[in-house]
This record gives sequence, C-alpha cells and structure tokens, in this order.
Amino acid sequence: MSMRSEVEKWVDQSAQLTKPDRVHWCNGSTEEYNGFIRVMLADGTLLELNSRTYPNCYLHRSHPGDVARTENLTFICTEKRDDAGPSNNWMAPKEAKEKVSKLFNGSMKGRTMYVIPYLMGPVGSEYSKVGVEVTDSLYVAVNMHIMARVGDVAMNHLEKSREFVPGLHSLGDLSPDRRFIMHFPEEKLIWSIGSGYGGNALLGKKCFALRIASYMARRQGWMAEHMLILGLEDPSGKVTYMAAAFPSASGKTNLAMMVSTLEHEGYKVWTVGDDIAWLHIDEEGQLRAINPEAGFFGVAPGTSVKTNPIAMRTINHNTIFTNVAITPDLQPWWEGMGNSTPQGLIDWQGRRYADSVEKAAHPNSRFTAPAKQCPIISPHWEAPTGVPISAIIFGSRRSTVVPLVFQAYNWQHGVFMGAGMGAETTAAATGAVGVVRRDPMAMLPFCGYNMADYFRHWLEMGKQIKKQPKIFRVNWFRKNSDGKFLWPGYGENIRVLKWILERVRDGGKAVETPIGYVPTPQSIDTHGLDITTEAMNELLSIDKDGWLQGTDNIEDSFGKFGKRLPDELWEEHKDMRRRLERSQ
Ligand code: GTP
Ligand code: SPV
Ligand code: MN
Repeated sequence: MSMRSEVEKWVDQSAQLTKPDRVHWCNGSTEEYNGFIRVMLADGTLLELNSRTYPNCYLHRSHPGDVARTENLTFICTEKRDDAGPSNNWMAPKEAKEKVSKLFNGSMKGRTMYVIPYLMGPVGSEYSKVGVEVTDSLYVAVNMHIMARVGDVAMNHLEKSREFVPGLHSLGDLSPDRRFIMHFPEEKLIWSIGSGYGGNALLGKKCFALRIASYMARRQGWMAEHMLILGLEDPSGKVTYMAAAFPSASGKTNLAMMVSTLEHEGYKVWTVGDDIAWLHIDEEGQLRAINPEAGFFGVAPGTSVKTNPIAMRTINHNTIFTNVAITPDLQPWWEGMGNSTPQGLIDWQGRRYADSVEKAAHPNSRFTAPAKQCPIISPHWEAPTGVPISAIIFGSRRSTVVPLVFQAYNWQHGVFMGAGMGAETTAAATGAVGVVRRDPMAMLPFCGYNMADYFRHWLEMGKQIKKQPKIFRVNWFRKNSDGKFLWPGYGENIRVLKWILERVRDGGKAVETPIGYVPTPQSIDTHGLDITTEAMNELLSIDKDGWLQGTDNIEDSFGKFGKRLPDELWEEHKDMRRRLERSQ
C-alpha cells in the first residue's frame, strides 16, 4: 500500500469518529495560508495588526481558560504504568481511548477537518520525521504552517521514510474538564482534545518532537531534547555549536538569538534552533544536532529592542501573536517591551486596559514567526546532517544557590547535574509560578517514558560519543538580597559563552569545587561591563547549605524512581554530598 493510502486510511477513521462536514488536505502553499487567514479575519478568530509597522501580522485571543500547557491533563499511555514512570501522568491505553473517543465522537460536526501532513527536520535529512495532524482549528493549521514544513514536502519525505506519527486534535468545548493531551508512545499516536493552545494543540512540537520522539529516540539510539542550538563564532571566524536545555520560559529563545555585547571582539552568535534539538551520533562518533522545527513559538513579555533586538526584527512581519495587548493603532504590546504603557491600550482579553495590577499581555503570550526571518539564522540551520555539538548546557531559573556558570567534571557527572536540576516554575504551564521543582534536563513535562530509563539512555549515549561534549550549568537568574538580578543577562550572556568556549578548548581558568569547575571571577570577561566585584563574587559563590538542601531534594526526586534509577547517579549524588560536607 502506498504511504498516501496509509494516511488516507487513518484520516478516514478519524473522520468517522469526529464526523466533520468537510475534509481539507493542506498542501502547505502560501495561497493556502493566506486563504486560511482570510477566513479567520472574517470570523473574528484573527485581528489584522498595523499593516505599516507589522505587515502580514495578526492577533489571536485564545479562550481565557486556555492560555498555557496543562501538565495535569497530559498523559503518557503505555501498557505498563511503570514504563511511563513516576514523573508522568499515566492512563492505560484502552481506558484512555474509551474515555477520550467519547469526547471525539462527533466533535467536528458542522466543522471542517484540516489534514496537515508535516515534516519535522530539514528537507532531505535522514534524521527528519513525518507527522500528520488532523484538526478542526484553523489557528492550529496556520501555526503549523509556520512551525513545521507542511504539505507536499512531508508527503514526499514519507514515500521514502515510510513512517508517520498520527495526531488527532479537536478543540472540543475548551473546558479543562474535558481536556486531554494523550500520548500512546508504543503505537506512536497522539490524541489531543479540549485545548487550542501552543504545546497542547500544535502537535508537532512538544507532543511529537519531544514526547513521542524521545521514546523513539531511546529505541533507535538518538536523543530528542528540549534544547536550543546555537553557533558561537570566535574572532578567527570559527563557529562552535552548543545545545542548551532550559525549562519553559527560562531563556532559550533569548540565548539562541542573542546579540553579543562582545561583537567588537569578534564573538557572535548564530541561531540554529530555539526550543527543540534532535541529536544523533554520526559515523565518526560525533554528536550532531538538527532543529526539527521551522519557526519560533516564543514568549512575548520581556522581549524588547534592548533585550532581544533580533527577535524584534524577526517578529515584525508575517507573525501571529497570541494573547498580547494592542495599542489603539493596532500594534502589539506587552510588558517589558521597553516603552511605557501606551494610552488606550487594549488588554489580551480585548478589554480597555485600566488596571496596573493585572498584566495587559498574558505572561505566556507568544509570537509565531518563521525561523528563516531571523536575521542571524545560521547558514547551516537546515543542513541535512545537522551541526556538530561541542558543549551541552543546562540552565534554569534559580534566584538563590546556583552560580552563574560551572562545568561538570565529566559526562557522568554532567548527566547527574542535568538529572538533579532544580528550576522555578513559570507561566508557560498552568499552576503556581516560582516554585522550585526538580526538572531533569528541562524535560520533566516532555519525556515520553520512564525518566529513570531516560537517564540510563543519557549515560549510554555518552559512551558511544567519541569526543564527548563538555557539560555546563548556567543560571542567569540569581538575585541579591534586594531581590534584583545580579547578572545583566541577555546579550551579556556572551561572556559566559566565551568562558564555555575556552573550557571546550581546554583553556579558561576554573577552581575545582564540590559542585564542579567554577570560573575564577577574573576568568569571566567583564571588560566594559558595569558590574561590581562583590556581585561577581556572589554570582560565583557556593552556598554550601543551599547545595546540601539541594542534595536532599535530589534524593527525594531520585528516590521516586526506585530500583530503576541508574546506580551511577546515586554514586554521583553520594560523592557530591561527601565533597560538600568536607568543604569549608
Ligand atoms: P519556551 O518557549 O517556553 O520554551 O521559553 P524559552 O526558554 O525560550 O524562554 P525565553 O527566551 O522566551 O525567555 C522567557 C523569559 O525570560 C522572557 O520574559 C525573557 O525576557 C526572560 N529572559 C530570557 N533571558 C534572560 C536573561 O538572560 N536574564 C533575565 N533576567 N531574563 C531573561
Ligand atoms: C514551552 O512551554 O516549553 C514552549 C511553549 O515552548 S509550548 O509550545 O506551549 O509548549
Ligand atoms: Mn519550550
């Protein structure tokens, strides 16, 4: 059977269940995109923004109860509960299907079903994979047009790759009571109903490229990670590639698009990806990364000409904004845009903004923009074989305890460092913000199987890589006793990347501490930076009690995995505690 008929068969089944009035197969063309936009402008799903300052840009306001990923309604449905592991919500596949097919039954009556074949990864890459999403949301369809390579290009890839990940999506009634984001990794299937937002609904992103892909990757010997990919150019013009895992809304897009404040010295950044990396080991034993996505679904608040001029230039044309505020002359606006609150602002829910307590833009408001519009997109961002990775960076928001940067002793210690990473929660998911939780490798909400097995996979991959990338931990978010950020962040993060590059090349000064190699204060280039010696010392200081408390938290977190947790990680844990206890 041809692959097209395989897809048709699944689409027919989905249509029998959801009973749409019409079925539209997407070809991925610009005409199709423009046609969809026209329909949404007519029915009010989109509002056209100022065509002079933001040409071909639109605003979408989502349902106020549907503004972020809902981790509590996200399930991994494996036959055995233990294969999903203690960090995932689990439901048996049979139960999940019975429960959710009732909701899908007739859910597209009176509506159109859009069939979206899409390719994750560069055209012509043996690492790329095909998904097919069917959805009754045009907002999802146009976002998928930007975020993935949609239509014929995917169908063509499929004829060779002969495998696709089906994803059934319907808006349902948008009630959280009837919202389920279901993953069936054993049959590589996604079912999502009741949300039209971001990672819940654009199934190529978190559902496929992370949860299902991580499961496939373990079986096939590669890795699917919540990582940005960047190239760091040095004064000689050589580019070194790094991949960095930070939790949601913790700085990946900003680091990936950073405008270096050391550009006059010859250090600059090239963007390869801002959210997801698929990592493979090539025939020479070199770790290589591709960005499976084709667009950016980035956090709007905090993005300004000062903090991220590259993002501002990427998103001022052909961009869809979701849940931002607008000015009376129809320009998008959000907190942290760098200007004062304009008169006559309309908030993200379409109300006149009067209140200075509530935010005008939702804290998780976003832009969807084509990656190729990024002025510093790497010339190799679509290289079929990806880019070679020399450093892996773990980062998260920690207002205390965690230094600006430090390096793991070796791969195994680095895996422990990632596995034990604590992170403050953000508005990217519903629930409390600012609570420290363990978020291993920034994958807690995105690993499609038991995380103990995921840690084992990291350890095994390390053994197969010939020249192991060095592993680092960064924290841009440490605060002083007044609650102010100690580190200026954004473009100044280049100073930390420069030290990382030096360490990759076996240079860069560091002291051996109980937590890893910490830079000496002088080894971070602070030339031209307005920062006090005290602040620098505090940023690099080791809070022994804080770290000991951290080892207790790691123990609780590791303990949940029982015997499945690799012994190596317990050894690393024991060693770190011993080093801390012995230190002054
Ligand atoms: P997801 O798209 O959810 O995966 O988020 P992300 O990891 O790409 O985060 P992003 O770069 O969008 O940043 C999230 C928020 O953190 C924004 O409000 C940024 O302004 C802020 N931020 C990013 N980098 C820094 C930094 O170096 N320092 C400080 N203080 N804030 C930062
Ligand atoms: C994240 O939450 O990590 C995101 C946004 O990148 S979403 O696509 O909604 O998952
Ligand atoms: Mn993300």
